Amino acid sequence: MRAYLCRKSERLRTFFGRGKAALLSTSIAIVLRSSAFSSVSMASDSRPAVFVVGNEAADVDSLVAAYTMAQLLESSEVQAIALAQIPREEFRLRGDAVALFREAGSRTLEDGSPVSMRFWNEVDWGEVKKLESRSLVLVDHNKMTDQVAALFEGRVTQVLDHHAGGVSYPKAQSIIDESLGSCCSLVVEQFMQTKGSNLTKELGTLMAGAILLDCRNFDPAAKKGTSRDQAALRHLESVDVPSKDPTRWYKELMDARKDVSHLTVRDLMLLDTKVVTLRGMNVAVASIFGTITEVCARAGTSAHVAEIAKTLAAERGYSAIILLFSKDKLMGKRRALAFVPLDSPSSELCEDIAKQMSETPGNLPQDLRENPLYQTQGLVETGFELQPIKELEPLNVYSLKGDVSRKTVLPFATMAALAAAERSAQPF
Ligand SMILES: [Mn+2]
Repeated sequence: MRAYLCRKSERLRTFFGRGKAALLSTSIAIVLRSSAFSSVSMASDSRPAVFVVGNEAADVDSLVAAYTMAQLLESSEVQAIALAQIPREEFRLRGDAVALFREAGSRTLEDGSPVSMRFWNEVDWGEVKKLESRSLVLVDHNKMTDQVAALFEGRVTQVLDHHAGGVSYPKAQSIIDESLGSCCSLVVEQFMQTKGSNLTKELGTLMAGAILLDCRNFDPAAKKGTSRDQAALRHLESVDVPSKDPTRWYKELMDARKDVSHLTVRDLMLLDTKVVTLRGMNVAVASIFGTITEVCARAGTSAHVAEIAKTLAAERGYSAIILLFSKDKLMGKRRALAFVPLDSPSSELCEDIAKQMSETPGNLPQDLRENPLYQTQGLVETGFELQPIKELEPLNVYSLKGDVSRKTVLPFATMAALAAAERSAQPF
């Protein structure tokens, strides 16, 4: 808690200037909580509160979809609040988001984070729980994380997403298209369908940037964007977006995303991480912006990579961290997948997942075979092609097919955790 307050006061020192922060340091977190997200104004605001939340990795697509969708929903009848599932101080790790919000002209703090977005650590959740009429819109994911579900069970009204998983909330209005490159394409469609929606150049710029990034500028080799994404992007021309050559802009944003030279190995593990519950354990699955070779070099040794992951896991209450590294030219453009468990149940879980991944494609269940991404990544034919990288021991790491992404690894890990648990539960 003390460390949390210190970090906070450091940030505020740069935000408010040095003199005041020294005097305010202990009460500052509370001050910020009530000023950044005013529970007083919420209580006095008679409009029902709709929270719009992106997934817990809080990548550009999630951040922008939540931010823009909240602006669309905000009205004289509804108070819409864009919510990010990360602490505000982790926003700065996302260079592409910093660049995009700046370019869109959004109001930001000095660290680049958007003023009107609420971050997980600055909301007084006790006050929110008192709001009887609170509801939730999910963007860029289709199932609430545990921390969100604890506050919004039975209150999901709308889902806009492009991940596997299907409809979890039958009473909510769900639009899920797994083939889409960007969830923001669905938000653009909402603007198109809403009479009197105020699509500003700021919002258009944000959504266009996210679409270009996640559709890889519609490079056919990347197999990311669809004609539906393209149509959404074209609609943004109505607000003069993009205002510069898309290919040049895409490269600028992608360079900003990939420039992680100022980040530590620990930062890299926080940059794009999802947490899932497998066999009752919290497991973080981090997409690492860097190859296994680069990250081992930055950490010193592969053993240090494991140590850093273990420390982070222990701090955050994860039983294991799974790291998915970028394509590595030194490994024939294959990626690497490392498992860092903290105890024996999580070691067993990681072993089960790796074993079953190495037995693909033969053991792929029907629903994954029918998943469009399993088809575009060729996993139905080849499987994950998992191969242990023995020379990096003691880090438990495998190379795998370069086309694989977390969108295909995560559903498989979830299935593998269940399948092995069911097998061991069966009577002999
Ligand atoms: Mn997305």
